[in-house]
Amino acid sequence: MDDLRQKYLDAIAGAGDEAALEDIRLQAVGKKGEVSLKMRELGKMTPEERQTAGPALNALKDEINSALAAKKTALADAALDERLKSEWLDVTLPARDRRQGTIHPVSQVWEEVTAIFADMGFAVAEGPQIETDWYNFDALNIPGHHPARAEMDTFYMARAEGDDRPPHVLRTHTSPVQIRHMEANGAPCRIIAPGRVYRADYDQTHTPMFHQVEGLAIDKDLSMAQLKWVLEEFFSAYFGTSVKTRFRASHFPFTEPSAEVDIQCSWENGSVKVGEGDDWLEVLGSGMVHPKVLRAGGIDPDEWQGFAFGMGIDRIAMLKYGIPDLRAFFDSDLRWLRHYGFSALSVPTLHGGL
Ligand code: 2U9
Repeated sequence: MDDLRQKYLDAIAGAGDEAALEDIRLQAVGKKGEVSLKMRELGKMTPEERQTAGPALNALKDEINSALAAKKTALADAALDERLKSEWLDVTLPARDRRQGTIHPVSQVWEEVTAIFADMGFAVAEGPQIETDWYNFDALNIPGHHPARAEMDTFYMARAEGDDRPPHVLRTHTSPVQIRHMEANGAPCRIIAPGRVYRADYDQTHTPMFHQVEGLAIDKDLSMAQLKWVLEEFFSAYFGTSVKTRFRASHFPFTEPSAEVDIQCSWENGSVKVGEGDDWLEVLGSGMVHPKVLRAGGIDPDEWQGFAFGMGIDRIAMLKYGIPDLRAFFDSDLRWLRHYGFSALSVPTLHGGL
């Protein structure tokens, strides 16, 4: 019995892996193992012999089983230690660099403009990009025969065959948003309408889709004086420097009187600087809302007046950020986007200096 114990305890101590340990288990305490066979011989013994051999064999079996279990745990621990030596992870390392997308200059400027006008109490209004000709033209005092209809290079939607109603159009300006806003909310109002607009035109300074922001303020006694203040306030906040404006008499069907607005600038070897010098750059159209347009929006022109203005978002983005070519705005060229785009974290705010 002592030889048996020594033999198996030595074998267990020397086992190199779990498979070897299993072999030893089968040899010792498996069904046909040496200890099990010895236990079967108990039947042939005298009751006296059995009384000492029985418990001794049981004790031996228990001892071998617990030595097997202890060795199994030790082998598993050793295997884990070995794995941990090779499969480790340094959780203190910085994360791998991943290319981030950028905010398009149009989106950035859209947000900047919105923040500045919001600070002056203007809400944002939105509307459909596909319009009826009434909202896009008639309500804005541009009747069917008016040359402005032809000048606007309108995209017309197709009607079903046999449907003779005037076709819908892709809006040529965001002004219809403001007609809809007047209809729905009445006066007074202070809104801006930023959005996509469409004109069938394509050259170095025109793309068939571009972005506009228009503004509309209606109240009891508004005049061109408040219009001028609002625009100078806007341009100064937008360019981060005090900007003078120059109003030149003009004509638009939807405003009377109308003015084209220039901002003060200087030219230095081919590039423009806003807010200094004695040159002027045209950036905006504006005026007092035409009485017919107020009436089209359901507002009584004998009781209310309003001023309105419109400018190109793409154009003022080019001016502020020195972007030379308008067409590149819509090419989706990743190198251009990485160069002129903005970090998603640089959200424009007035207190952050835009
Ligand atoms: C309503 C009444 C009046 C908006 C106006 C302009 C003058 C203007 C152009 C500037 C450059 C369009 O992007 S551009 O090509 N816009 O000159 N826009 S007044 O007048 C309105 C708008 C809505 C109800």
